[in-house]
Amino acid sequence: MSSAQPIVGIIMGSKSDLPVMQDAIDVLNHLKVPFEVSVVSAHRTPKRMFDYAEGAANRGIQVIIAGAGGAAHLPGMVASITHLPVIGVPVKSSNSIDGWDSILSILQMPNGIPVATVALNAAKNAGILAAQIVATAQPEVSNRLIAYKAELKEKVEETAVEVEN
Ligand code: RP5
Repeated sequence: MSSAQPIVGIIMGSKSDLPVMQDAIDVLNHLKVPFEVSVVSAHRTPKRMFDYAEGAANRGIQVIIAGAGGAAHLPGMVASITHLPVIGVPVKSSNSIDGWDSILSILQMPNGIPVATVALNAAKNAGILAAQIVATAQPEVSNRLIAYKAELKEKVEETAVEVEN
């Protein structure tokens, strides 16, 4: 997807989040939605985070997926700076208290500043949700999502046959 103008921004608080965030990358590649990937830390690089969030819309980004773990302030802070929709991925980091730290710090946003929070480590769903948002204005992405859902349905039906027969 490198040649096309990115319309989804994938950011994460640390390179250590990449193994989880790779699922968002993979599903956006599958759905042929152009994206960019950056490491942006709310705590270690606050100015980089501010500049990223402030400039994203002007660079053509339509949705931001932000993954972070622990005191996971990145998605919420980015949502406070940009008017773009932000999807938060709580990452279960190594010092985590079973991931609840990440989940609650992304989920419990104040009124007015929503973050669409997916399940723990659910970067794949974040990618699908981002594609669904951009698909509202892009029929070709809609068609790929329809095909993707049909594949999911077929897989379940195949396994149902295996179990039931
Ligand atoms: C968060 O702290 C990152 O998002 C990551 O999940 C966690 C640990 O980061 P590292 O210490 O591995 O860089 O900011």
